Amino acid sequence: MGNTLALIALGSNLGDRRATLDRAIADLEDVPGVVVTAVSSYHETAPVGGPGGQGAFLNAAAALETSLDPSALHRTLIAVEQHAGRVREVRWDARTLDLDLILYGDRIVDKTELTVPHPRFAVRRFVLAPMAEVAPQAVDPMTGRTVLDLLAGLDRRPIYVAIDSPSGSDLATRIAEQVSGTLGGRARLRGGRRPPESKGDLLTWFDQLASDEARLREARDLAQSSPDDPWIITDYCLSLDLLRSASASVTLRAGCAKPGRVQEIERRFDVIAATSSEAFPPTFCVPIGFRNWGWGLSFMEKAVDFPLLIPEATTEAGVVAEILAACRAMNP
Ligand code: PH2
Ligand code: MG
Ligand code: MG
Repeated sequence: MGNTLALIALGSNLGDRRATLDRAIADLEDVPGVVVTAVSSYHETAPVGGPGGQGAFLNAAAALETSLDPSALHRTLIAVEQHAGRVREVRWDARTLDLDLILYGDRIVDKTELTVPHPRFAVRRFVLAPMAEVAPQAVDPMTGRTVLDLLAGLDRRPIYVAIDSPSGSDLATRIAEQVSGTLGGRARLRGGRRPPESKGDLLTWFDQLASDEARLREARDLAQSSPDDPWIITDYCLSLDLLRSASASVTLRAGCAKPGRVQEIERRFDVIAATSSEAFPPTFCVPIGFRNWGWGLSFMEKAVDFPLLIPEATTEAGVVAEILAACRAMNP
């Protein structure tokens, strides 16, 4: 039969929310090829993102054993949403029922109409908290971490958001201002340096990475001893920079650089790679310029074990709104 464990998130913030969720579960139980094996309790949560003035959500999670493939299951979820009277107009607007396919075994699906794992679930407490009741040990194939571990990541303090921005971008500054202004946090911005443009600067860059790492530890220690729970925001991501420098040094080794210089680069790279394994990982990271890197997003996603928030918006204001929504979604 080949059944797969699929995890579904349920949400409702219009109408009789409890009755809607109850009926959605009953609908799913009636679908051939689907067995509902566990349902979480219903969590009352504040709405995150979308048009203002929405009512509170009732969120839940369900574990399914299914013989349907991810696309067929996704179509089933849409049919159940429609049965509940869901009308799709404005993104993230109030809805009678939202059913999201969060995990489908350890499968990674990347299609226009369906992305699994759900691209934002790993930073959303309203998804992770109910999921932790039905499948705490389920593993997210992107980060390799369990649901319980991802949830614990949101509780870790200080919160650290790494904005892996292109040089000259003030996105991190804007996020830090907004976190301080509207999210009740007090953000300290660290950063200001970007990788060198030419390979010749690689040694200097390694020195910069080492000092970034030292400053990051310092910021973490300071924040941990502070009573007002400040956030840390950086305009770079050390782990992604290390990946870049690894790929740059591979390119260099393959090129015609002098052997002595290659040795020095390898030595420095090993030092920074060894120390940074203990460095302070971001709560989540937002890769902004990854499209210009020359290697794929999925490579990058599999290389790090913290959540990556890939912005979908194409305008700067839209990206800011997405990052702030993710910041808010971590809150209890
Ligand atoms: N779903 C969203 C956007 N915001 N906020 C809460 N609290 N619960 C949700 O399920 C939710 C949301 C997009 O689907
Ligand atoms: Mg949703
Ligand atoms: Mg949805």
